[in-house]
Amino acid sequence: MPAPTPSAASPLSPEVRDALATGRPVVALESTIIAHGLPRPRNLAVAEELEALVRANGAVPATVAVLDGHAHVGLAKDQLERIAEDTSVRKLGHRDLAPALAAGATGATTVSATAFLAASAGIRVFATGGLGGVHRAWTDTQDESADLRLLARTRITVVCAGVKSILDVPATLQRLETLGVGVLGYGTEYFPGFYLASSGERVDWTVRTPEEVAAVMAAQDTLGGPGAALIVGNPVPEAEQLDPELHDRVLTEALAECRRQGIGGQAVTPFLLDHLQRHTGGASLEANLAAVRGNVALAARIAAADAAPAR
Ligand code: PSU
Ligand code: MN
Repeated sequence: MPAPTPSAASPLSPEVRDALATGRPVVALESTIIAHGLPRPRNLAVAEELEALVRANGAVPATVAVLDGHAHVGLAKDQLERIAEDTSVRKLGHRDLAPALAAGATGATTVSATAFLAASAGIRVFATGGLGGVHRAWTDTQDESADLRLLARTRITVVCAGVKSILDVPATLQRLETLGVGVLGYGTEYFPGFYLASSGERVDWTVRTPEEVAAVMAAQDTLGGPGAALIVGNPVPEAEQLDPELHDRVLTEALAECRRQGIGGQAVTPFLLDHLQRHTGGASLEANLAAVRGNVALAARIAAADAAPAR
């Protein structure tokens, strides 16, 4: 019996299957941000809004999640509702996929799991809020998101507002360099700061149009070599960013509280995001959403440019 292709494990929604078969642009969306990164019931409205935004910008959305032991690429309305509403939905990184499939579990996929499943299905563009990365307490905890290692060996373009500012941003950029993951600033010479337009760290390459991003993707293919990802850092508009002073103050408190409560492992990121939301009076949530919206719209335009015949 021939070995099944990786995508054989992932039912594609009929719409996503059709779009891929006919070469139309598709954008993958992760589900951890919905299940574990945003408060209910706003999370469902956001999930639906993001899918609509992909469509409005000319591409087909493919939200990824694991339902009853099946990895889905593209969710129907009731499936999206389940991910947003069911509080028992787990958080699944790439390494959790096999046990989740074997156990018949239901879970939301992080960047690492989403990128893997999307790329296996033949999707080239993926939008999220902020990537995981090296945590500030790394020297004690060695907590580094599995997002980075997975992106080092997956040919996918990830549109994000940088890495979450709860992380050690310079250390994360250094890891991306070590891992050979390309980083572009979209319309900026600085790596975005998730809730903030800039992290203060410079990027080596700046692009200004979706077509320029598509040209880099085409060059990756021409070069061949290790199938690393391409990160497109798209800053939240300055008018919609979180007040930097408020950001720094509340983040310091959140990190101290995380240590005090002994939070570890997968719980760290949701804890910090939730702490920021509650202690900024929801302002961090608005900045997070503004960033994600911008990323989703740009990802759709990049996917469309990538799908366009012969540049
Ligand atoms: N971006 C957001 N909100 C989120 C995340 C990203 O705006 O909740 C999620 C992503 O799924 C990312 C995960 O992969 O956080 C990283 O978690 P960890 O640090 O445990 O790897
Ligand atoms: Mn972690």
